[in-house]
Amino acid sequence: MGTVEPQVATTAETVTADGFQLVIDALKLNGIDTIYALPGIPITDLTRRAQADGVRVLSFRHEQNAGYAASIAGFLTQKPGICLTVSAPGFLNGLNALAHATTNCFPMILISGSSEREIVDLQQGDYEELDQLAIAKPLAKAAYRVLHAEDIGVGIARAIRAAVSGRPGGVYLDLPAKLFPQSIDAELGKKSLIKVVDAAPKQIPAPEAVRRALDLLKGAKKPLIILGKGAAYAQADSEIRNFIEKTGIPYLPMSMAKGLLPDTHEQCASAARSFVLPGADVVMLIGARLNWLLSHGKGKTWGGKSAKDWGGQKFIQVDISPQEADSNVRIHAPVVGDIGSCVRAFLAEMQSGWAKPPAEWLNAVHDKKTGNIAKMAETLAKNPSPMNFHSALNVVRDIVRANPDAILVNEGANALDFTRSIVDMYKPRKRLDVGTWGIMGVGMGYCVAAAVTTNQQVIAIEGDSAFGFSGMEVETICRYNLPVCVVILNNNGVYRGDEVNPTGRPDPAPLVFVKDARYEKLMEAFGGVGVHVTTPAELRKAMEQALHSRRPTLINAMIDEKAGTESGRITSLNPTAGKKK
Ligand code: ADP
Ligand code: TZD
Repeated sequence: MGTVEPQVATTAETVTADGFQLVIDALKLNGIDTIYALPGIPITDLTRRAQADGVRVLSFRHEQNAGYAASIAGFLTQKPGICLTVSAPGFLNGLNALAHATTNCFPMILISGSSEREIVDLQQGDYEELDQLAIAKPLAKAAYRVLHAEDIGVGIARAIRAAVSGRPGGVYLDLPAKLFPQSIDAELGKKSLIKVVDAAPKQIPAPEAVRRALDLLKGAKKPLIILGKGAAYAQADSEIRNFIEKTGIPYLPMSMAKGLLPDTHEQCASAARSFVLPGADVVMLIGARLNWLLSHGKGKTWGGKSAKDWGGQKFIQVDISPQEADSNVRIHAPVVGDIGSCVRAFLAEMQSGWAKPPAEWLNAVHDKKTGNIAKMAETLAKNPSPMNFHSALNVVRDIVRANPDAILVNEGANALDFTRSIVDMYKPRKRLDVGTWGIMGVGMGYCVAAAVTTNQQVIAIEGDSAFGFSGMEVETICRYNLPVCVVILNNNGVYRGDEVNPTGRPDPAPLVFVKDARYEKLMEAFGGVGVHVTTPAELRKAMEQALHSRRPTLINAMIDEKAGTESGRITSLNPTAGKKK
């Protein structure tokens, strides 16, 4: 592809703007200042010209990572994260992240270049031919194609509205190669662009729904509030905190809602999770779905007699999606609206007075929690050799406590579960992890977007397997010189590293990697800092140095290869493991 082209072309009669320029102008008009991309035909010049025009273009080594970056940028900023890919294979690589954004309710737009419509539709074998729009549709909240330059403004506006309004999600925007060189009169082009007004309108809950919910909560003997990542996304942090504190009700943060209130808050019931879920009589969900992560609101987790039995809790669900209620169990009091408006409405209604929950319940939760925290403190104080998850994460816990503004990215199985329960978070939207699907591969893309959108230090706690999915992006991290400290909890394999091939043949077992792999050298290869550590003291020193220098750093923390459990905490979902004794 050619070099940077002029933004407008002048002919004797008229000044024109081309498709490239109109896409860039439409994005900029809507406050979109960053694109996560992987260039190539037909969008190479789009990346060049966007950069020349002041848009920050972050160029990745694989589209999946660019896509994950865009998805989490959407979560962090409430603006759609933009991922830009080439046609067919690039598009397919980005599609994973598009589906991920939709599943997790993150606003994102995957913009892909595509081949010539006439050839694709007749299946005549164009360069990178694929009917991308049809493939994207079932995985996206919405999908659009723009064929004419004068429709670019509408296309971008629709994509933005679809991504951020109501329940946010992933949107696909198909831009065929032929669109980009199309020229239209510059003035007409400018007029055709739309600055979206009120892209995510407030949704005010009905007063009777608010009263119904509060009446139910008021009457509860053992109430519980669960905060999900929708509550973190909503950026209604002070209202949520006021509400929780005013009610005096114990709350449980879902993984990415940790830190909405500090995990050390006296009402936080994380350390008593398996006590409060079956124990509660009324549960208010705020931006959390009753999916697998909450055992579908029934079964033994909730005190039900068997796997499918309702535990008897009455649920209040605060959610922007009117279809979410009753998806798994009966919701006695749905409150449909945006979380900010809903919580404000609760607070207004509570002016008339609110009694704290019965002391018996609060004391029981408190006792359970204190007991569990004491037990955990004992485990964390141990210093086994080789280092294990607990002794390594005890260090991370201290570092995060001392650096509460740092963003923690986390993936793996054991590396995920242990980090979630050991490392306290103190501020909203500081913990970014595998999300609703429990996917591996979000790590380095998330690191790039977190650093770029917040300019804060990023700490990634990665299983060695998890890291492998996006490991090449350490080059991206070095190229943009981002303040990212990656810690690999290296136990030589998926879940653990001590399995052997039962046949005695030379192939290693399927879950086992090269022993004592030197991942830190990957970071060194691109000019970052690589450190190999085997003790908590070495880990602490390396992390402190990384945070002090803000240089790209990869710490390869060797831990006991026997330390992990198969599938971490979700062994029960694994059919093979289920058959084991
Ligand atoms: P978690 O995994 O943390 O339990 P989920 O992703 O399952 O959270 O649930 C998030 C919920 O939050 C979704 O049902 C989504 O519709 C809802 N949500 C997202 N943003 C908002 C918002 N601004 N206001 C209200 N609900 C929201
Ligand atoms: N592929 C994708 C995209 N997502 C997945 N979740 C998996 C595969 C399966 N999987 C898990 O659920 S966790 C995991 C895999 C491969 C890796 C666990 O090993 P790890 O972490 O080294 O990252 P621990 O700490 O050793 O458990």
